This record gives sequence, C-alpha cells and structure tokens, in this order.
Amino acid sequence: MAAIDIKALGARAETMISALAPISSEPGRLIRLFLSPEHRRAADMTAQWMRDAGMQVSEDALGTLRGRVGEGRRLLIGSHLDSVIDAGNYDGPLGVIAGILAVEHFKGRPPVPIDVLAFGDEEGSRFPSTLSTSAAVAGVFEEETLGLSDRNGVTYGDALRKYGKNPADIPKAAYRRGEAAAYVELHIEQGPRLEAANEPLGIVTGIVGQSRWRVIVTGMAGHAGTVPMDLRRDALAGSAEMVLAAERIGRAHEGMVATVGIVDARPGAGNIIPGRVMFTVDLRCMDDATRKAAVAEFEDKARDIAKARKLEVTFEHFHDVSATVCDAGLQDTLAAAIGDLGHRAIRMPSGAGHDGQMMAKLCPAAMMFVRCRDGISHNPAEYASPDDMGTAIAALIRFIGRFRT
Ligand code: HGY
Ligand code: MN
Ligand code: MN
Repeated sequence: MAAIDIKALGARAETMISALAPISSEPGRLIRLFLSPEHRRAADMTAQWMRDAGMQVSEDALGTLRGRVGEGRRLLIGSHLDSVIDAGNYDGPLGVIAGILAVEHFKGRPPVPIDVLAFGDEEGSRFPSTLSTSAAVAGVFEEETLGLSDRNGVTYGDALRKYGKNPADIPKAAYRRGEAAAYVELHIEQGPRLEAANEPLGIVTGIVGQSRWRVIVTGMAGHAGTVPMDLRRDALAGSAEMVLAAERIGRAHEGMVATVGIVDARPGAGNIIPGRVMFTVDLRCMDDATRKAAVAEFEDKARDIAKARKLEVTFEHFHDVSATVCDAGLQDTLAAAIGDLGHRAIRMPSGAGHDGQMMAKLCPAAMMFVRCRDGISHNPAEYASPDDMGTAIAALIRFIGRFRT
C-alpha cells in the first residue's frame, strides 16, 4: 500500500470542509436543509470531488449521491450533507470527504469496490423525519414520509419533485440483497470521551435507540390581566410541568437522555394566557425496552398533569428507531487499522443517531469516531483538527486495505 501522508490528508480534508461550510441558507450561520438550494449546491460540489477522485457519480430519487469505483459486491462508506440549525462544519461532511479522500489515495482503484454515499436527511431539520435517505438506500423507506410537511407547509413529496426527483423512483434507491458487503461511517464523536482518553480515534460499539414525538397541550387562551390564577387553563404552565417530568425521567435511568428542543406557545402574545402549546420530546437509550417504558411513563405523567389542570394532551410520534449494535467483525478490523497507526482504539456507544442505524438494516455496519474539541457539536464551535482528520482518514485507508468483501 502506498505511503499515507497524514498531514496532507488532514490539510485536504480541512480545505474541503471549509469549501462546504459557507453553503448555507443564511449568512453567518450554517443551515443546510434537505432538498434545499443549499443541499443542491453542496451535492454538486461533492459530486465534482467524487469525479475528480475517479468515481462514477449518480444520484438517487432522494438526492443521495453515490460515487462508485469497481464492480461487484462492495464496501459502502458514507455520511450526510444536511445540517442542524446553526450547525458546525464537520457533523456529516467529514464522513463523506473521508470516503472521497480514501478512494483518491488508491488513485481510484481501491483493493475492493467502493461506493461513497452522501445522504441528505440525517438531521431531520426540515421535515419531522430523520434518516429517510439512508432508509431508502437500505430499502426501508416509509411511504408516509412523503406526506410530511415542513414549517412552510411544503410536503416532502412536493419538495422532492421541486428538486427534480420522482417519488415513484424511490424503490430504485435500494441496494439489492448481497450487493453491499458492509457500511462504514467516519464521524466526529460529538462528545468528550476521546479527548479525555487523549486518543484521536474511537470505535462505536452501538448507536442508541431514539423516540421523538410532539406533545400538544390545549387549555384556554385568556386575558393575562383579568383571569384569576385559580380559574386558568394555562397550556404553557402545564407544559412546563411536563417538560420537567421528561427531564426527571431522563435523569432517572442510567445512560438515558431526554430533551425538549422545540416549544411553540400560541397565540404567542405577552398579555394572553397560552391556549395551545406544542413541544417536542427526544428520548434516547441503548436499551429499547427501557426506552419504550420511559415513553409510556412520560405520557402517563403528562395525562395526570393535564387532568389536574383541566387541560387536554395528545401525543404525535414521528420517529422511533431501535438501538443498533455495530458489527463486531468490522469493529475489530477498524481496531486493527487504528492499531496500524500506533493508536489505541477506544470503544464506546454513540448517543447521537447516525445513518449507520439505517444502513445496519441492509448490511453489517460500523462507525469510527474522530475526536472533536471539547466534545462540542450541533454548534458553530464544532471543530476537529487537521491532524485528527488526517489520522482518521489514514485509518480508513488502512481499514480498506484490510477489508475483504
Ligand atoms: O440527533 C442526532 O442524534 C443526530 O445528530 N441527527
Ligand atoms: Mn448531527
Ligand atoms: Mn451527523
């Protein structure tokens, strides 16, 4: 295998990360939503990098880019181009860029056939879906996703047609059984463990299961000055009690997290008692039974709170993905590749969701984590050093050299 220049790889990765970073719907902060003009521009830039690295480039019915080298049963390497709101530059793009630079290292002729995949809806920032494009590649896309609407009332299906795609072609996005030998994703850790271990690379043992749902609390809007406190049916005060219940449940279980990220109080005026509130809950845990029991516990508590306050409460579940165990053989090959570079491979679970969860429904899947500064992510301060990125891509290259389809 040709010598690997870690410094050069890190510098290339940093240049490519910096080229993608400004492709945002807003100046001054990174927002790159699925099927947006920014998604199109980022995909076009990425497709050109894939072609320059010697890949045949295609795009499926959900906008996923596929850079291909070699024929036959293949190794899939991928991650996502979409971002959260006010995102960092590395979450997603690093995994796509790493695949491209690894293929480029082999001058477009790696020892095994490879597809590099650039997914578009990992974050779920536009529609109340997530992992929908990797789901299509894995052959498990759910038709009802097409009916979901974004904040402007645009449906997923309409956005797809506007992007120049035909939803009828979605089934063609799926790999045939046996075509994909394995899926590997390189991603920033988005947590503090690798820094604490003073190591640049980690191996993911498993990815948490996730439940995401909306809670709609209905009370009675009223005059903030004239309705006595004991006569109110305040939807926001009731919601606040429910939010604290979610936090308490999250704290009560080792390794569980519960987050309320969106609160929408209507009518949203300072002198009106809120009559209707929608808030989201994101609950995660490595054990699926514990997670499902926690969801039920929250809903029971929310009903009790609503009853005590003469409110109505309903729940709309829009995401439920089971915990994923990463393939043990792939983990060991990644560990050997990391060892080739003289580093210790730290094994850890992932509290973040990833496209790898969907790809594990298609073929054996594994992930490699890269240290990120202070563990910060989903934040413009997110940062991975060129040296760590170069080391990660070198490990990916060594993995490819060791991998057998
Ligand atoms: O939310 C997550 O875990 C991922 O960043 N989409
Ligand atoms: Mn993310
Ligand atoms: Mn990500």
